[in-house]
Amino acid sequence: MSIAEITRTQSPVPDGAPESVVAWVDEIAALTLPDDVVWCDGSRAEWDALAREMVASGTLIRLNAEHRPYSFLARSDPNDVARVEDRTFICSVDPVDAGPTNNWMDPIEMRATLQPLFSGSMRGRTMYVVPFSMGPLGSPLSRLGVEVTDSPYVAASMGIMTRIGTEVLSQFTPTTQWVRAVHSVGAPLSPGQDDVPWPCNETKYITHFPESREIWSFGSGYGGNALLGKKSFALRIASVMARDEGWLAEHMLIIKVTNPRGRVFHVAAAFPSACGKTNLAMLKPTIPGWKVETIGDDIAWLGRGEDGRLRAINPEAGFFGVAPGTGYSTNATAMDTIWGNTIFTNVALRDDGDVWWEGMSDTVPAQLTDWEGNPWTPASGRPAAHPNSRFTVAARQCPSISDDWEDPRGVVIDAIIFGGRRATNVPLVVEARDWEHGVYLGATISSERTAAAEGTLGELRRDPFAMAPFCGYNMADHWAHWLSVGAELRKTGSVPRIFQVNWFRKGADGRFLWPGFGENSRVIEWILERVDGQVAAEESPIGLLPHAGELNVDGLDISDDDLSELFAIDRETWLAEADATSEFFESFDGRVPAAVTKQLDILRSKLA
Ligand code: GTP
Ligand code: SPV
Ligand code: MN
Repeated sequence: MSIAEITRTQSPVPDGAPESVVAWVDEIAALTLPDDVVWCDGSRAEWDALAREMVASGTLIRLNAEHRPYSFLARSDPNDVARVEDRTFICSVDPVDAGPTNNWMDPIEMRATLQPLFSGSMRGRTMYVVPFSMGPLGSPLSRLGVEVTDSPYVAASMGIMTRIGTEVLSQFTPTTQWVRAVHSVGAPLSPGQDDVPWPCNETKYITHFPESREIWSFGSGYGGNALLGKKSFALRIASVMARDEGWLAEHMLIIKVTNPRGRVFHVAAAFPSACGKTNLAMLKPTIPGWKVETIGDDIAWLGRGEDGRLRAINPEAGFFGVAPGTGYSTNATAMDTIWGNTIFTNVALRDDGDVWWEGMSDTVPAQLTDWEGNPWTPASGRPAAHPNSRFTVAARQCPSISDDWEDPRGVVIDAIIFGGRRATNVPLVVEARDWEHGVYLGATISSERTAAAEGTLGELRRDPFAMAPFCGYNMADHWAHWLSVGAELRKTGSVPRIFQVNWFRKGADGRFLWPGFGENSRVIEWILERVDGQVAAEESPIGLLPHAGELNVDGLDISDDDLSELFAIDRETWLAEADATSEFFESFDGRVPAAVTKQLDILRSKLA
């Protein structure tokens, strides 16, 4: 008997599986022609069997249990290492509904393109049926979906990142609106053909049909391209649901913060990919008396609660975090979270069977196996771990996870932060004058490109609301929607305050001016003291700044010059920034809300 025959469990359609799901699964199976169909129940035994099967097939390497119990390393195909934004499509009926920041294709044309690609695409493979809930089971804010995938790596990862299985299936009613998500690595096997550890296809399509709430993903097994609950559902499709239903789906972390006086706040923050959300979500304050606890590190669903306040849930159940740069000196909480039960993808392997990546420790191991499986030494002249290598781990394993992280009503948001990676211009912290100005700050986020997506590293790009790759509809309409959510909240008198931060400003010598990481608690302190009415702020053309001396730098080794450079506002470069914004707004063909363009006029007149 082959290994596959020993471990493969033929799983029947579960009792009580909703008819609409069963019929759809049959339809997809008839198109993709898998050898087997397995309905995932979400049990530990099932996960373990998947892992054993992947170890046997070479997809996973079991790490040394003495160092990293129940943990695995996956090495992807070197051409499948990040989100592929130029292969990601929003197939709304009307191209205007996708807008200039998305790739659009006509839904009929896209279906015709996908049909031959998915025909027989799962031949020789098992199709896993993964019913999943985005959000705590039974929360009125949660939404359901089903992902079918021919990748056991994706099925196992969905089991960490979302709530899956039999319990989820029992949440479906005959009237449930659920999201259909089809994923194929696009690598059918002919009889007797040997498989590779990371099957994928050179041709990739990550496609979204917002009107029918459908996702079709072909050719990639990596991260957001393949774990369809995450960017595809919880951001692209959910942002459309949210527009239609009056809530918000955002690329935001959520934290609970307790100040030294015992007052509790909740903060949501949007930073572009690989710009510090996981770090801020797990912040260890360096200032006495402050406590930060984690609710989410990547996605927030926000809406007006019955009490009229803005409330938020984290729809995910796990973290898919950037490995490089994660170490005890930068994010000790993440290090403590990934003690075991973790899948690492594209990191380096140590001789002792543990993992390593750049920034994990101060000392670099003398020799390693790099992310591609080749011998590596510090003299190799290339990174040992891929810059977008990641860990996949359950949120409940995080030592700083907050007691209210699964509150079905969501937590009340007191402050919203926008940020980006800006070497120049943008100060350490600015407060918006009001909600409308805050929406302008969100709309004008620019950030230097990171390794999270294919593209040129370091290039400055517009990333409004950190949602440029993730908004499922016209970005200008997204801003209008934010304005209307603010107007609704204002009716009951409680609107969160909005701030902008930048941990990444550099001096002329190219070094970061701000120490970052745990020291970011000093900025959080100023923000929440503002919310609590404890400190005044100073007017500037771009927003409200801390009065000189009011940002707490006690015990911090920072020069007065660096501190003033962190807040410097150069009139000329800000006027140039305003011109670039004006050009950006023009790309929306008159769709940018007047309240947003008015903010640009205000900025220009204040700079004049
Ligand atoms: P996605 O998961 O891609 O959405 O990214 P993320 O926003 O969660 O990014 P993450 O927190 O993982 O940060 C990515 C990189 O930014 C890591 O290499 C961090 O070390 C670095 N980083 C985070 N916070 C800071 C900071 O305060 N200062 C500096 N200089 N770097 C930081
Ligand atoms: C991001 O790129 O913003 C991520 C990683 O969070 S992925 O899930 O691959 O999109
Ligand atoms: Mn992200």
